[in-house]
Amino acid sequence: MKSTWFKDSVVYQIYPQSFQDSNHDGVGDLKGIQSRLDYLNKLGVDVVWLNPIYTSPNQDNGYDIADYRSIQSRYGSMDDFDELLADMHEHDLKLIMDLVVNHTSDQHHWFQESKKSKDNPYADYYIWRDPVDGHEPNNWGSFFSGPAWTYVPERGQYYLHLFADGQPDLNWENEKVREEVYDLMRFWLDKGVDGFRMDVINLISKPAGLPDAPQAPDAPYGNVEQAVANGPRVNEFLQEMNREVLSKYDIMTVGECAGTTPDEAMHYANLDDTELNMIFQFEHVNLSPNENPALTKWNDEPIDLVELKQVFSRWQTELDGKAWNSLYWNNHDQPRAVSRFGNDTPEYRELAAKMLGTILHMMQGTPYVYEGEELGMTNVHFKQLSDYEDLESINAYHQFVDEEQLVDSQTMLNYLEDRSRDNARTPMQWDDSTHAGFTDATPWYGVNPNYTDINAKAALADDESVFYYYQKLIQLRHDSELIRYGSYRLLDGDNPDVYAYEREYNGQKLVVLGNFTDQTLVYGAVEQTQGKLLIGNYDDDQGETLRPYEAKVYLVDAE
Ligand code: ISL
Repeated sequence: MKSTWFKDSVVYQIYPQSFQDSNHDGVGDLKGIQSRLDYLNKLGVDVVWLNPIYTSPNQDNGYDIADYRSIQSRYGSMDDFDELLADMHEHDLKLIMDLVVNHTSDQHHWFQESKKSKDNPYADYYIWRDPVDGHEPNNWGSFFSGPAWTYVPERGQYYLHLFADGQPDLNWENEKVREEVYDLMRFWLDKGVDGFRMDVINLISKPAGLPDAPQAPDAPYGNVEQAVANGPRVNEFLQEMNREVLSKYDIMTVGECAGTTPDEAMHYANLDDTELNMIFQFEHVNLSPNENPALTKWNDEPIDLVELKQVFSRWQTELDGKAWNSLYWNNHDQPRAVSRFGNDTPEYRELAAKMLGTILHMMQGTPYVYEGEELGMTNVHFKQLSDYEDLESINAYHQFVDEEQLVDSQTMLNYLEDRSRDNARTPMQWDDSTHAGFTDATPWYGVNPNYTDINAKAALADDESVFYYYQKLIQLRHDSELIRYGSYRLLDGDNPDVYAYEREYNGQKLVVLGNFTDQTLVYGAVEQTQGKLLIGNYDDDQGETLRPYEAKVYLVDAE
């Protein structure tokens, strides 16, 4: 396998408004990020992915971009950005930007022009359709509830928005639109940024004729992900983007691709480098959906470990030697890893966070750490609707409780507590001072009350912290081709309590074990006692006894 830097890197994701405020307005900003680069160096990560920082009305926290070439003023100026990028490079950190080009904001001047008439220069930049019998052109529902179409009287037409009404979808069939996108990409790459995370990039090519989507019996609209994901021209568009732009720079790319299987990933993330370097697949984070398909992801059931192992193992083995994986437990759209997949009670939180880190960081692929994950930050456990900020959560509550009456209020609040994106968006917990050292003003969003115990200052003062454990996991990966490139084999797949797998490379083998329960188990199915313990989350090794949430990694000679 050819070694390239994206394969050898660990990426740290920063949600700018929640990372570090520097100018006392309660919102994180670029100078705040710059003040924390030493912290990132200490952790040992190689690349930073910044969620969108461009000018935006923030209907969807920056994923609705009004100007791709300017910095949103609450984050700072373009000079601040240039300084941050230079300082990151000084710190040996690469920077990848969020590229959101499935849609723009409705405030973008392209859309402001487009909606005026059917014959202006931007008329065809978006996806406009005539009403059908006085209604929406098809049954598509928005990812954020309600129909995916909004009527504009000036044009007498509907425009398509797979997300909020303020996020109109760009028309990728229009060559001019594609050229605009390639141009804005060059603008950032010529500044020296090191790549892109591409938002919902597998939704850019819509099926010809925009046919109705499959619709679950109780669901008010058709499932737009099933209708649009991995559309007819998406690979062609990405190949064109690769030829025109990506291939001309030494950068990394990761495409966000919900609803994608390993077979499709072979194209997107192929090793010949004709499209992207890797994708974010969603199969593990979409486990334990509601049994009523109309409610999709909204649920509060724990995951089934056997299913989780099947998902990861399929991606690990099917992509091996053909495409490259990204590895993540959580991000700004997902609940906190330790709460969703582990155990966030005070007794087990740190053990579970380290165990999850071990299982993920020993796999083949590029690991992503979401801000605060390295501290074992937890879900916020909100109890009432007024605590939520994210439009996805708020709209889903109204749709399923008030309009469709598919669930009662308390049940939906339980679902939000478990799955809401807001769990990931509370401010970074730096220390135990007011507002956790994130800001000295009123924060734009409340700090998780557990910040007095869970914070970076406490973690840095404790040799046994989740932080230092992650530091060691990252160091091990940097030092080991076996961890980066070894093949993967699942062990004991039916075991409902333990995740066990091996990696193998050049005559050496790793055995990775994780106890996903709060019980002490006897687990002797592998030759672990003959190997050298590389890392573990207890301070001694009791051989076949696996204590609650224990994780161990052994290095053994392969036969
Ligand atoms: O999580 C989902 C819906 O609950 C996914 O199906 C969906 O693809 C995901 O939300 C897409 O996320 C990305 O695009 C959104 C933005 O709100 C997210 O923050 C971003 O990560 C629209 O730009």
